[in-house]
Amino acid sequence: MRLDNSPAADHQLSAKGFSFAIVGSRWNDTLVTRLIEGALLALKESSVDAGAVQIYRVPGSFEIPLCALKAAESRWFDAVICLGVIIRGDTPHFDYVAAETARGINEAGLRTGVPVLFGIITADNIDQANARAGERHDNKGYEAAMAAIEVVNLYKEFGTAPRAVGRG
Ligand code: DLZ
Repeated sequence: MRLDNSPAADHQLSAKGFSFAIVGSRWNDTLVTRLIEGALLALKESSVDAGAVQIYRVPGSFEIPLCALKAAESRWFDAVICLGVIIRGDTPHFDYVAAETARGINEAGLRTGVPVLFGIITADNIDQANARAGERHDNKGYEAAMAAIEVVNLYKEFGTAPRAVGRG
């Protein structure tokens, strides 16, 4: 059996008319900045409107879920893209930070009905993290933004997605 895991880019979906929040941590800033750039590239390639992307920075990945929840609750955005890098070697409590970040991001989406995307690199070392912060499809930010574009288009079909009202 062949599974189709082809990236959303292959489906040529559009980001036009949608607005997005990016929540990125400052821990491992160089890598996270590359993820943010990857996400912005994916959105731009998908014709996102000017001014439709808002970037929020938080101290570390552990702080991402609450910021994502607040962004989702604001109803300003059709999707929230979470970007962070957690490296096992950097933190003796890697498993707690990684697990709580994943759990919280998932909860933010389920509580609000707003898609909240998981663009968090969890790596054993800096080399692994670097490899996932590369170009386009090798960039976790690019991949998460493409997933965001895919799901906002998908959920529009149901007519149940809370539509963004725009920032006051
Ligand atoms: C404290 C810490 C450590 C040791 N390692 C990382 C990491 O690899 N990636 C990351 O995003 N954040 C790390 N942090 C910071 C925590 O996420 C959080 O910001 C602090 O524990 C304060 O709540």
